[in-house]
Amino acid sequence: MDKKEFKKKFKRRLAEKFAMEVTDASSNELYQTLGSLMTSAYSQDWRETWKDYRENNQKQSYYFSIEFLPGKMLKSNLLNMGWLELVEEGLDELGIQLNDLVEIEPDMALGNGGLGRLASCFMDSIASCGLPGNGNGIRYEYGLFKQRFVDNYQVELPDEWLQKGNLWEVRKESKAVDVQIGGNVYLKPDQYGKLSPVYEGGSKLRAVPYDTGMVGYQNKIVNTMRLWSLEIPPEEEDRYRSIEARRSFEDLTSVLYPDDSNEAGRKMRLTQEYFFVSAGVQSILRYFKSLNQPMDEINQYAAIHINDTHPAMCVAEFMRLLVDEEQMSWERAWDLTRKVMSYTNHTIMAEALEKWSIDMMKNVCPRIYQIIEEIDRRFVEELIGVQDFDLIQRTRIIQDGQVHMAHLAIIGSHSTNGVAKLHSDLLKSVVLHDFYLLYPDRFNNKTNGIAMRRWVQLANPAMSKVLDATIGKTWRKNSDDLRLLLNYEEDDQVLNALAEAKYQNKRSLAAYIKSHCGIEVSPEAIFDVQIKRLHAYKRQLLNLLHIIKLYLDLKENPELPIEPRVFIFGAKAAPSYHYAKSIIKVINEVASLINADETIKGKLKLVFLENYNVSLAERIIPAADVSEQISLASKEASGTSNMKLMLNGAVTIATLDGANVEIRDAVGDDNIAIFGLTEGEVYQYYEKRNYHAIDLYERDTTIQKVVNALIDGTIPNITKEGQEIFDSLIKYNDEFFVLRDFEDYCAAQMSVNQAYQDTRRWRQISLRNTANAGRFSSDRTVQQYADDIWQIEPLFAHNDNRGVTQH
Ligand code: GPQ
Repeated sequence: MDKKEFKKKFKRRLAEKFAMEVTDASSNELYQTLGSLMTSAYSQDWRETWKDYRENNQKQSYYFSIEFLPGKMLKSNLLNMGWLELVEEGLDELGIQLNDLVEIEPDMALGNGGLGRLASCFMDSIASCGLPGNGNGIRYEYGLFKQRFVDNYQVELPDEWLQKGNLWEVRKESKAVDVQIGGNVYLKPDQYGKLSPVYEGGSKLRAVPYDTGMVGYQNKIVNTMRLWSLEIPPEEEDRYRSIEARRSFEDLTSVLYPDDSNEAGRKMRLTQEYFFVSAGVQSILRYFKSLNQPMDEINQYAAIHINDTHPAMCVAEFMRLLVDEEQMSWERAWDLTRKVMSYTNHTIMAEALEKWSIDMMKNVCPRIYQIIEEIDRRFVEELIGVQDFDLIQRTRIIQDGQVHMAHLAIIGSHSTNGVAKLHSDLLKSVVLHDFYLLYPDRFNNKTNGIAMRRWVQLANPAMSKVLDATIGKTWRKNSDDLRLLLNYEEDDQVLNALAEAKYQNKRSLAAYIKSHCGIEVSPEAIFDVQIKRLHAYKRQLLNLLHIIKLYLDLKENPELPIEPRVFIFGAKAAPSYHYAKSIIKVINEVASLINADETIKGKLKLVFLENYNVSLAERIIPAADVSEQISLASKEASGTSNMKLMLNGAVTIATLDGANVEIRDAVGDDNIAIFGLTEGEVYQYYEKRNYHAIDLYERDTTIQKVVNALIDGTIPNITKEGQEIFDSLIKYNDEFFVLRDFEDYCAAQMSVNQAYQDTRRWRQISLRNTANAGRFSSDRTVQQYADDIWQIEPLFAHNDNRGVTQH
């Protein structure tokens, strides 16, 4: 399609849809028109991709995830369709700014943070690598809450993202399935003595899929993200006549649990989990049966991926369908189940490892509980006498009245992976050590990655242009080619061009900050960014204490020779996470204090941007000079904002945690500021129990001064919160070693400050960060999953038959 044709089609579609001309239409109507042109353009490829997979008996992977966090899809679909430039220019000629239409689209925020965003980066990469892979999740009516600050406190508002409809989804009524919840089950022998389940009571939920096309990058592949929505089956209407009954039913899948890596242990959450697991597994089986292949070979057609433990019941549901519905023997079914399933662990934090009480599970999915009991019984039976008794006790699925979901996922699959080298090593040596002894071959690492298309091409057009002009365009398809940039680290023209792009991005972020927070910041200052969920282990507090220190130092000596710095935070706290919300309050109060203080001559600014989400990340990341990755070593499984920020040329201040270790290896010690305890040292402290925060506080006058500022009135309006945080450090012994790492952190900050003063050197460091980011592409990650775990292959024939690049 060329520009002229696009304009013609656009005007025609607008007339068909709204009986309107461009000049009469609202931005929303224009957005709807553009979206509808796009979906009709890619839907043919979508159908053909689907058909090709079927006709080639292609093995497909199914990524089961309770969260997906795609953000906005308009531009990313345009880019992947190869339409972006053409549409931007075409609309411009019609007097329409594409970016005004982008504003209309709500962020699709069916996820909390890293875990959900990773799932969406994977969806982009799987399609872009031409791999046959699908997403499977929940279509929440309300996404992650909207964050507002009122009196500097976080307030949560509902995210009604579907209010104006959703352009990209297709409701597939014909593919609905029923999910049985609750009731009683008992086993009854049939005429051959085989036990079959008989269900009594409970209710049937109808799961209706909404499919969204996952458009590959200029390769004519369109995969499917299938999100399940709950409806009342017509035959059950009678039971839901009253408003309350209806509401409580509809509530079941309407809200995303807003807690990041902290299981809520609620019945509704368990119901959500079983709902999307059962619907997804049933639809996979139904599809497979339509292929008329022997059931024994299902592992050659389907790979089911369990993204963290939330979908771990896939193991039992798959068993249920094979054994109860397909009359397969337990042994054959078990062998197939393990071959089909694989599992990713995303955390070592104990509170995030899901356990469900037996009672609750019996209540929600009684047959699944029975099957898990049998899996557990056979697991013990097989190991007794072979393995150490205590080890069996520690690894079995059911213990002390609880069902351990990670154990189910590991025992019921052929692969368990962590998300960064260090994390995968810790799984083997500490967290899942017992399982590693049982199944050493099942453990592997898959370091996370990010969708380069969204995080450079779309988010940072200014830098992308410089890259094109410097190293050619191949990096857009193959991110390893970013390395070519290393040839230019002594080239002042390139260094300046990259710096100019950064400056442009900082100017537009500064404008955003001015219009959204009313704070004036200079793009000449260092933009220092920490963006991620608010968690004690991520240590936003460490960042804050350093800011307080700088502020107090500047108050004492306004001539202090430091580079002007703008500290930028973006973070949501789980609504029930009291401590995290106190940190937000205190950061906001410190911001009010500092930003209004004329005596420090604007050398220090502190900005906490409201409602951090994918779209805001796309604005912040290209404008960052410094990336804060300062979690306590061993606690952050991987991190992914660390990768996005380095890619966009930010210099990282980091502990040796998660993927920071691999970023350090990629750029070398001279191009990153490492500080703090190592994971080994942290474990030493745990072992010897010899960390005493109060000693540090009493000994170190700087720490004293800074920590006292929380309670001595230096910062207004934080009487309660300041005390709470003070106590967490001093009275409750500083669980995440903030004070232990403080001095080292300040030194790292100082070294960054100095490096920035040498402009040329800083630019070189920045260039090296971008140049070495290629390995963190999620294209690489999903290819490794495809090769090592899922054993799926791209449909090459497909490309040859249909040709590439143009829609
Ligand atoms: N992560 Cl268990 C989440 O975002 N939510 C969760 O519930 C769990 C983990 C994150 C993890 O904290 C990050 O270190 C990872 O980079 C991210 O998952 C993706 O693996």
